[in-house]
Order: sequence, then structure tokens, then C-alpha cells
Amino acid sequence: LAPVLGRPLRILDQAVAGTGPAIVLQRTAAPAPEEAYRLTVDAQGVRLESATGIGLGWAVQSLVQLLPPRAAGGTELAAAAIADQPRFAWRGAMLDPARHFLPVEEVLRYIDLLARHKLNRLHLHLTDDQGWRMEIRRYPRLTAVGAWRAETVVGHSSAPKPHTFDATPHGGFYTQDDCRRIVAYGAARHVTVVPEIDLPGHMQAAIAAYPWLGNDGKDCPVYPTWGINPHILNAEERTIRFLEDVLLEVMEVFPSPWIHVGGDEAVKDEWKSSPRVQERIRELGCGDEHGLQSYIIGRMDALLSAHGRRLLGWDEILEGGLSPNATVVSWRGVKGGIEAAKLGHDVIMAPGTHTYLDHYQHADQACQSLSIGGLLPLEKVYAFEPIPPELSADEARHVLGGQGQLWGEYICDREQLDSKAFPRLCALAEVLWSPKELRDWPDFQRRLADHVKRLEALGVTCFRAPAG
Ligand code: TNX
Repeated sequence: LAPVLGRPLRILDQAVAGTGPAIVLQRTAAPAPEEAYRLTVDAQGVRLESATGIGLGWAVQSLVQLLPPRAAGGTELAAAAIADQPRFAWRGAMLDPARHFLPVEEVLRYIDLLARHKLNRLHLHLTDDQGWRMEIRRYPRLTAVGAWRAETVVGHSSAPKPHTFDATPHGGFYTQDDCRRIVAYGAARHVTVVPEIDLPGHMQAAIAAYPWLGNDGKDCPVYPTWGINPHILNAEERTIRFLEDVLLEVMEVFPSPWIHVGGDEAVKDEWKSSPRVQERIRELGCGDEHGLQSYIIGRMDALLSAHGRRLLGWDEILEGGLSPNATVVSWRGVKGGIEAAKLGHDVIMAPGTHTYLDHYQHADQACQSLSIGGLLPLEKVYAFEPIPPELSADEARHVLGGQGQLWGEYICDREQLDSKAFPRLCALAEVLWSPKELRDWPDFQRRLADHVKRLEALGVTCFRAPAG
């Protein structure tokens, strides 16, 4: 702020009378919702007030948005009196460094961009078939082997076979110190970093590192292509201990109250055809394969709950019965979210229809980089409503908020990442923050024109729809 306003930013407990216009950040004593703030611009200067540091942080971000895209010394601010607070507590964005590794600096940059939009949760998808991205001291092969794939499919993975591969090794991982750095960077910006270890499916990278985790004991490579994978963890007690060990290290590094354990797209065919898994299902008395998945998720829930954390899982965790303390991230539409909220569980709405930022954003595919499919134009993100009409007011209180998913299969560089995220994330941020009654698509578009310039001044590539 200092250079843009042409005078140093002064942080005072009290406004100092007679010293000319100043920017004053003030902690108020009055009790108020945690993230609420007031922002006043008048002849005395700018006053930012909140009962909390978080509220002051958001007030600063709002002030930046009141400045012209390229503010300079002598910039004048219009008078304003704003009293603001978010509609939802969970305003999230999911990032997927598992499919294409993102160096720490890229993650930090994304956190900065989230904070600018008052988004406050970064869900980090740390493991998948194509790569394991977090150092686990007890199982070094997870990153020594699992963080690296020999090659990657070229083009879309649903193109007719045979596929071409790029013959280029790809990989990388975050050391535990890297993770701590990401956490601290987020905390300083009021962004909670929520880690995800995806289980029991999406585990081919781990099975490549430790074949005893799988069902046939055979070697398999870290997966070099995209799409739903048939591999799934076995259900031996040793494997469940492995998962517990991993989550214990995850909890050491990530103080987040929520830990995501995936649960999505766990194809059960290997379980169905394995005599040993069938025996385990009988041993455990969990009925069938869905019951077995619920059993495993339940074990994770017990561990996380014993450590004062809350389990998050994709909506498939409903299938064999929902674990007692689970929060559901509803991605296959909102119906999983509705079901969970009606059962009295917390819910985060992340439906593919409105929040999948990896989908195309314009009907003309030629004007954007290769995407997984779908079509999610900006206007549709802006029309996203996290509270479905099926929920009563009481049930709706379980909807903590929503989040935008940036799956990484087809994100190979920063420009592709930026232009998939922006400006759609701006629309999502407004949906999650502002009162529903104030939503106004023409007005949003008008304001966005300036905001896009602001983002571009920061070096962010925003997608622009072709004219006409
Ligand atoms: C489904 S959404 C997945 C991901 C893919 C994504 C692509 C979810 C929980 N699982 O593994 O990357 O679709 O859009």
C-alpha cells in the first residue's frame, strides 16, 4: 500500500490528530463476527477497523480493491463507508500439485491470490495416482519412488489409443519444512492450508512405492496418464497402520482443524475379485465393499478425532455409511451435501457443475488451453448457490461454504493455471462472501473489468472470452 498511496503506511493504535490523512488500522473492542470489518474513507484518511486481525486483513484487501488498477502517488480515493462480513466461513480453493507438481513458490503465489479475494481455505491435493507430493519420514519411498513418474501422456487421455507419451520424467515433492513454510505463509494471510491424502483409491503412486499396499503384490509404475484408476489399497491391518502413520505426520506438519482423506472414485473391482479382501470383509463384519471403505474411513476418523481434528472426505464417503465426525465435500452435484446436511453433518459444496475450474470456460475450445472437458463459463460460477432449496434453515447451517477445484491434469504451466483460475475464482469469491441479495451479474462484470486489470498488473493471466 505504501508506494501506491505515495506515503508510508502507518499502523497506529489510535489516529493521531492533526497529522493529515493517514491509513489507520484499528482493533476494536466491541464483539463482532470474527471476520467482520469496517472501512471508512473520508477527509481524515482511511480507517480500517475490526475486532480481529483477520478482519483487518480482509479490510486491507478491500482497500486495495478500491484503488485503481495501477494506483500511483497522488491517487485519490472516493469517500466510502463499508461494513462487511462474509456469508460463509469456508471460502475455499483446491489445488492439485499431484498431477503436475507445483514448486513451493507457485503455491505461495496462489495463496496470495486467494487472500486477495478473501478466500480463506487452500485445499492441497497432495497425493494421487500420478504422484505423491509430501515427504513422510517413516516411508521414504513414497517420495523417493512415488513422487516421480517416468513419462506423461501427451494430449487428452481420452483420445483414441495408442497414446503418445512425452518420454520426460516428471515429479517433485514438498519436504516437511516446505509444508511448514506453506502453512505459515497461509496463516500470515488468514488462509488455512487443508491437506488431502486421497485414500483408498487414487493410490497408485503409493502402491508403486510399496507394492505390499496393493492387492496383487506386483510392481506397478507411478501412473503416467489420467482418468479413474483401477488400483486400490488392500485392507490389511498393516495397510491401515500405514495410513495412520501417514496421517500422524500430516497432522504434525499441518495444524489445520480439518484433514481431507479423499475417498473419491475408489474402484472396488480389485476388492471384489480378491479372496483375501473378501475374507477381510467377513472378518470385519462390514458387509460389502462399500462397508469396507466406510470401515477404513472410520478408522481414519477415529484417529483424527482423537487428535482433535475433523475428517473431510469427498461425497463417496456417504456410500457405506457416513463416519460420525465426517464433513462431506460434495462434488458429484449437491445431492451428497444435502444428504449429509440432513444427517446433521457439516458440508462443503464443491459441485462439478459450478465449481470445477479445470473445465472449459467457453464453448469455443480453440480459445483456451486443453481441458478435461465440461463447460463452466464465468456466469455459471457467479450463479452458484451453495445452499440448495431442499435444506431447511437449520440444515442449511451445516453448509460451511464452498470451494473451487483446480484439478491439474491439464495444467502444465503458470499461464494455464492462472487462466483457468481467473477470473472464475473472482466470481466464486463473491458468491461465497457477499449476501445473496446483492448478487448482480451486470454489476459484477463492470467491476471485474477493473479487477482483471489489477490482476494483470500482478502478472496474472486472466482468461478473456473472444469478442462476439
Ligand atoms: C474427478 S472430483 C476427480 C479428480 C479428477 C477430476 C477431474 C474428484 C473428487 N475426483 O480425480 O482430477 O474429476 O475433473
